[in-house]
Amino acid sequence: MSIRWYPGHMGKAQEKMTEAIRKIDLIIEVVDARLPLSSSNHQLEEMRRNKPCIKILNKHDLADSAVTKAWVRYFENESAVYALPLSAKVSADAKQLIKLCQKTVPHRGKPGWPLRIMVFGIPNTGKSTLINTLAGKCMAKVGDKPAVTTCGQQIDLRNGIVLSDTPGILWPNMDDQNVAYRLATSGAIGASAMDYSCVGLFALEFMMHRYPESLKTRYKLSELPDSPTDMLEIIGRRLGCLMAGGVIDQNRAAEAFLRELRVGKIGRISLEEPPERVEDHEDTE
Ligand SMILES: Nc1nc2c(ncn2[C@@H]2O[C@H](COP(=O)(O)OP(=O)(O)O)[C@@H](O)[C@H]2O)c(=O)[nH]1
Ligand SMILES: [Mg+2]
Repeated sequence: MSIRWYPGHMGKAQEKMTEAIRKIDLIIEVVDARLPLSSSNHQLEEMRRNKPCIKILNKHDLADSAVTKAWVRYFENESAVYALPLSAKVSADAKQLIKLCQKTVPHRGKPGWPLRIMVFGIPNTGKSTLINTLAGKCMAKVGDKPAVTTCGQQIDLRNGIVLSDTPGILWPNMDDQNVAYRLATSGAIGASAMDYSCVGLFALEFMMHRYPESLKTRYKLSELPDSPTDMLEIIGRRLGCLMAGGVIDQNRAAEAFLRELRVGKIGRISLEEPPERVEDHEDTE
């Protein structure tokens, strides 16, 4: 029997998250810039009420920058939502985030009146990396003094900002199979939960349609074959994923292809684009 949550019957985790949100001034939701909607959590939108939220489109270095720009416009249509593409490992990017936090909640961040922030997101979007960069940046700034004071579960960034040291881990919305496949393509879902060749073929079909030139360049092809299966065969040969008798090992080929795709070896790619909003059509009519 499957367990379902009905509106009005909050799960324990959701209750705790709502409680945590009540005690902060600003929400940072970290999503993956390559799949910002599939890596978002829709319940967060309900839980936050109208509390300001900065959506970090993280791993911006791996995403298609034109598509990321369209996502920023998409998210900023929502009330009290700001969107910022960045790479969580880069401290200059963290600095930019701090400025945006201060601008978003200008009445906070004074002595005795700290700007309280907590980072949320589904697994693997880069929450821990971001918290470390934010905390580390502040450590570098104050030199020899111990900059990061951990009091309870709070990190005092010494710039008026107090950051919760543990991220709020949200769950992905996996009911939609396309969402699940995009998450698996990005590497957000552990290898044990998926079949490499299915995910690899899904990713290849997408790439052949959306980024054919990147595939041609990476695998030195003048034309692409007709089907993802044929493409996987070619890649398997290129990457040496062969079994006895020279037959390609589909599973290994898919794994090798996905590994290349995830680290950006095939180029900067976005796995989804913003859905068109109804208002966009109304404007043009
Ligand atoms: N390319 C790239 N990788 C990143 C970035 N931020 C995090 N990662 C990687 O993404 C993976 C998950 O990061 P982590 O901080 O553990 O995610 P968490 O589960 O949300 O805490 C790690 O391998 C990080 O090195 C980024 O901005 N760019
Ligand atoms: Mg983590």
